[in-house]
Amino acid sequence: MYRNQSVSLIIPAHNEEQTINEVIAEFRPVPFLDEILVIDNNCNDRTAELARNAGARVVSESRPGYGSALLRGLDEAKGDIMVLVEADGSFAARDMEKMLVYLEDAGMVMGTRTTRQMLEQGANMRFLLRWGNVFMAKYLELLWLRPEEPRFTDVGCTYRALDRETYSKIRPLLRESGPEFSPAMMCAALLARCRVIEIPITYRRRSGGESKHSDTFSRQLRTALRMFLTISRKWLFDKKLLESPK
Ligand SMILES: Nc1nc2c(ncn2[C@@H]2O[C@H](COP(=O)(O)OP(=O)(O)OP(=O)(O)O)[C@@H](O)[C@H]2O)c(=O)[nH]1
Ligand SMILES: [Mg+2]
Repeated sequence: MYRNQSVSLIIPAHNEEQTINEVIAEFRPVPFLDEILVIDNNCNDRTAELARNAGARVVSESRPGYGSALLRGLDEAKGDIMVLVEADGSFAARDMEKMLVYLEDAGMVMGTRTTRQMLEQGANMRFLLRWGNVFMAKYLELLWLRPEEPRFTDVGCTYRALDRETYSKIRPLLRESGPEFSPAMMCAALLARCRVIEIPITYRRRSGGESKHSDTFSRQLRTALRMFLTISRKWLFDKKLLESPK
């Protein structure tokens, strides 16, 4: 419990047997964490079994994709506060409290991986990926300049926290199944007029296993394009979805 609110940690996982144990081991001692939920997204290795043995609740999601896994996790979580993180060891448990402190002033707190002073050596956030994220974040800012004028420097950071009220507002706008889910969630929160704050967090090298969307240049480019189209589409069309009568 964090200030009388229960906290769930959601970990999407697609074949992360090399890292899932240490991720759970790192987060389990966090004193205010009430639930660790691992979403087994069509793993055909030992991820689910290892996660269960390490003390997590494991839920299977068969619709493929990072977005599908996160959405399922958000739907399944029991906490008043939900924190998303990755199964690859790239995020630090000690940053979680920083998010929760800021969450007292916002509906959603985003991490940013583009603060160079917080990047660990070897983290997959070199020049192109860093500036690509900054560029996309500024594009998003520009679209929402009025009246929200958010301040973002990253659109692909999974590490983020939100409260249940925010989630219930943005849920109808979330349907993206792939990596574009990350910026889609930011857009949805802005469309729903929630306050979104971004804070720098530590970003480490994946501690094992394989990268799924940002290892090669062509994958990065494809992900970037999907994100760009998603942000544009959200801005152009999704407002209407919120306004339309049920
Ligand atoms: N790409 C992908 N990731 C999934 C899927 N389901 C769950 N995930 C998880 O989503 C998280 C993000 O995937 P990563 O491969 O780490 O992607 P990334 O963070 O862009 O790349 P890295 O630099 O390797 O960290 C990981 O925890 C994956 O296990 C899926 O279907 N596809
Ligand atoms: Mg990762």
